[in-house]
Amino acid sequence: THLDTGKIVEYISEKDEKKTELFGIAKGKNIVMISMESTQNFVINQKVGGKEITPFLNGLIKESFYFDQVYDQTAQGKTSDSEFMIDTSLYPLSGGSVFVRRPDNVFNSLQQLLKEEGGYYSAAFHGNDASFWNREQMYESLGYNRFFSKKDYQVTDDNSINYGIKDIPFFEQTVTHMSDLPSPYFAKLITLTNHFPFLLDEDEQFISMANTGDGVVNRYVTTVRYQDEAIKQLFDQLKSDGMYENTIFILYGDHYGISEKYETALTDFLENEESPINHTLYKQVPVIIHIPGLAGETISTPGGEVDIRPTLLHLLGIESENLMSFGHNLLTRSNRHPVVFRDGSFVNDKYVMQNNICYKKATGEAIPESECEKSAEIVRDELRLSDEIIYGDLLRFMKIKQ
Ligand code: GP9
Ligand code: MN
Repeated sequence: THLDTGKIVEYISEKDEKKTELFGIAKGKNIVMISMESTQNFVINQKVGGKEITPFLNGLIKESFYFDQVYDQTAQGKTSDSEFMIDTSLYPLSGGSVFVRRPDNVFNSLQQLLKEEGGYYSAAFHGNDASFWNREQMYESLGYNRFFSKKDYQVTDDNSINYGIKDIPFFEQTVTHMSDLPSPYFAKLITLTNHFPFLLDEDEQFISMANTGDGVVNRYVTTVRYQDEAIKQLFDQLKSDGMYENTIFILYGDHYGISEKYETALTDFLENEESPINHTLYKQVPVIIHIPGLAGETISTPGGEVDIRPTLLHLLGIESENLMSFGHNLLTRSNRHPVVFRDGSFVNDKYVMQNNICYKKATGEAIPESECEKSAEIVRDELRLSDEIIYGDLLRFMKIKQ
């Protein structure tokens, strides 16, 4: 294939990343990142039977930067695609997972940058087998120093369900491991209990099931509620262990939980109007950045998971202009810039492109495709360039850091 490196360099150097007064506000702090399995944004401030699904997160967002219009940009690689976007700010591949297909590539990863710019130690924590999504190998390529996986946890029949150890015992044991890490550290904690088909023992259901015609949606709220409780207990434990104050927390939903075939039940549950663009709007996942002591603010700029890294780097005071990557700082991102989906669709403040149809975002009305064309071209360009970087292993030649 033809590798258009000139175009990549030109594209990337055109990025406009303004500094805000928040640049460097979290410099040198420990970083705790929580990947919340299958957590969609609709659960935030939503109730079942008069009770909040996410009481802890609802409180946390009042004291955090809460980005309420960030979209799931994953493809077939699911959790691993979200990890890939956050660690590299590149797009996932259209088929399979980069973690599985390209683990030997050279990357300019978040972990390498943190090490280079701030002497950070990076660790990942997850209760599933180390080989799942080829994490063990890929984490090494990305420059993680340590991966605490299933074999590092005490996993019993009693403390497990579905894919593995439940979030509450997972976090309990994680804090013990975390307290041994050298500072400053980057710790990524990947939850598991809120995974399809959303199974949970009755005595751990802190909320009643939803009452739609669909069991998936009904159970989903209970596992999200359980995860919320687990995160609350994690914060409590970090506070009592003195690991809270000097830390910046980033929490995000990795991707949708309610797949397209259950979206009608979801629309019922939320009492939304039927609309052809609900499918795209339901891709919103919560992104919460919490810095103890800082006032909260809800930021409604459209963005995607690929934008999480530059936002974090900005707060840490690390320049991210000249990296071969596609994300934009969510604090300054243009409303008009399309949020790219892997199938060529997109959303911005005005339009939704879905299955090659252009819609007005405010009304869900289909409009001539030409209205979406300018953004659709940017989307095609970005996806093509990202693919060229990955398939050509181009960061071998353009490794800026380290
Ligand atoms: C498995 C967990 C779930 O380790 O990350 O993976 P998913 O099915 O969501 O990609
Ligand atoms: Mn997942």
